[in-house]
Amino acid sequence: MAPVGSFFARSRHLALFAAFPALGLVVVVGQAVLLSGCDGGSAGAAAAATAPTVQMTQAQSAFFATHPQLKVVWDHGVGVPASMRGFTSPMVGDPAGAATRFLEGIKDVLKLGDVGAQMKVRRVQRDDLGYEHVRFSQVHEGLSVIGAEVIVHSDRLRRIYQVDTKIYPDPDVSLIPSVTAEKALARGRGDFASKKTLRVSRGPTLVVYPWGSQKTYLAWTYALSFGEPGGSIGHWIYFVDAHSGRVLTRFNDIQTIAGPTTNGTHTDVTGNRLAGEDGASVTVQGWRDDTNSAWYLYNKYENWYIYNHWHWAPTYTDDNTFAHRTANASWGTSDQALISLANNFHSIQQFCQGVLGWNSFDNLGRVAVVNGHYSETGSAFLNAFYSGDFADPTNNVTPRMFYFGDGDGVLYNPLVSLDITAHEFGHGITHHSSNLVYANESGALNESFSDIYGAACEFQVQPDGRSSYPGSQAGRADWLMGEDATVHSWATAGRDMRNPGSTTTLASGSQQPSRYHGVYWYTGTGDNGGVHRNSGPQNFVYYLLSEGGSGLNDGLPYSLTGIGWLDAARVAHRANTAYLTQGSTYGNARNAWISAATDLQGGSDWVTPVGQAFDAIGVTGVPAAVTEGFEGGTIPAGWDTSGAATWSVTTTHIEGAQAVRAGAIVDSQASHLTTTVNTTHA
Ligand SMILES: [Ca+2]
Ligand SMILES: [Ca+2]
Ligand SMILES: [Zn+2]
Repeated sequence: MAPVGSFFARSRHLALFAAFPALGLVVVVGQAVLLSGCDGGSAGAAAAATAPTVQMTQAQSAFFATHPQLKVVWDHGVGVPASMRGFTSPMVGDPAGAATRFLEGIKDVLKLGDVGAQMKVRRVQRDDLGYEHVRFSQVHEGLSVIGAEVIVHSDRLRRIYQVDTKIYPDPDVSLIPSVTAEKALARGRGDFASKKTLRVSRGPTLVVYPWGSQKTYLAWTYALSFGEPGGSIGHWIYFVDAHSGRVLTRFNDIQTIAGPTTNGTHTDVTGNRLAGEDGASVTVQGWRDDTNSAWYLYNKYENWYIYNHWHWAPTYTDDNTFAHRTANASWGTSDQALISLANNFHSIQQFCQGVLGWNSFDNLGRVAVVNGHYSETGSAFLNAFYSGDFADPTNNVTPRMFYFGDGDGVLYNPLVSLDITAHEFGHGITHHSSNLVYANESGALNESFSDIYGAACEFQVQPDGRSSYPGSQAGRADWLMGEDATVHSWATAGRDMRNPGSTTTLASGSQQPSRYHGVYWYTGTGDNGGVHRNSGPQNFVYYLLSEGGSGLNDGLPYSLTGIGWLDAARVAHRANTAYLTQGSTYGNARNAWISAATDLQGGSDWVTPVGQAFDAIGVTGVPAAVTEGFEGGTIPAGWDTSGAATWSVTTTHIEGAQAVRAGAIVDSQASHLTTTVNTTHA
């Protein structure tokens, strides 16, 4: 399914933010995956590959007995490793074929049967280090398993070194639908009975639809499209339970558009950007179209194209293109929102290509189609969003992807500032890599990565404005989100990565947790399961990894040295694009950031501060060694024997706990072993 990411929650209790259009997400997926195994956490314990709290199969036990070098993180929901690092298998031949053969060799560990039938290559991605990541989608009895995948990673020496999984090896689901395709279709058709141009543009197709690791649905998926003469356009994706007929998920996606002709040249366009970004006159390379005798905000080399969605206004009546165009190249202050959009997408594409090595949001150089002055109805729209499911081969049209509202001038000015535009662009990057499902924990991580791209872009492009905190300066870089578009007086910004729960910079009700399951952690069903709230802890990880520092975070002591915003952004980007999968949770995120830091750190040590930053938010992973004898040896950091001399310790995994370093302790003196980190959460 395609993710749809917005900048703000559609929270009803926050009157600030208008209801979100075109979205009926009731999304699924999201039982927390319980993780154990080792991930190089700050305890620094010696690694071992076994994890006795997992009920391993005989094949798994045998495999790990002969592969003690592997660092393993378990997915307890399905009893297979979520991550294994430490292979050194030569990759022979093409990456997809070699990765497939590698999976054949470990299929028992992953509880797979026929790898060729169950794993379909989705994407082969080569990164800026020369590593290759082969992503497979899971197929069950010929049906796609939505959100399920495996990634096989190889390094620049063409050695397979790591495998990450989010799979459902044997989904418990009846594959005979009790609801016919026609009946499933009727559920969606009924929602659009008044649309004369309604048609089925895709499907219906049967798929397997996992709901966490506990429940799996057989579902019909299809798309309904319409384009009414009055301008109402829709492309709705449906997932309908094939046994009960209930709609599991539906969301709207595509709108049609035509571009300028190919008859023209790139030429400079000048204009003033938004006052909130300092209002300066800027020059971007736009497009002079000879056929239309007009200037457009379009750059095919930098992969951006700004459209004007303000088609109900008398000054922009070009419903055929919606493209912003004027009769000359000097726009002055005539449309500062669109000039800001053009200038910011120029900066974002330069940053992604030049610094992160990522070619436009899909890493394939796709033109980012950007809609300014967005509104569904003509009334003020106080948000911005990315709509992902635009690739519809049955519609011979150029769809639109990024949407930015004008605000109302009272609470918000046009939501086109650099951090907001980079945030939405980040949703596009995530969509084309990890594809984190936009609900619950995976959705919170998705949101957080977008804020990370937003902040990093500001630091890359704008003068440093951190010293103004907790205030902000127009067009200066900081740890706030959305501050340059914020007008109202009772908040400085929409989010605060430096202090997610701040009551100084944020409006009442906008506070986020800075700790996993900590204060302000959201457990309800609104906002797709709190995606705009529970992004706080990972935002804080990014802040800490960048800046370092020491103190208490919601009760957890921390102390670490930062590696700077840029290297921290590179780690985050790599975790997102190379290691995370659609259903990943915070535990997976820690492991992914550590994997990314390991790849990138060179002669430095970035793994330690990454571990310390995740410790600070209460996502500690689990010490590697399951049974360790400390006798005569060094006691791991954080442990205290109360003076006794002879010890062995068994770590166990506690259901629902993230900071797990407790367990059955055996010693010869009937004393006890304590640790400074022993926190469990319900
Ligand atoms: Ca700023
Ligand atoms: Ca900012
Ligand atoms: Zn967002």
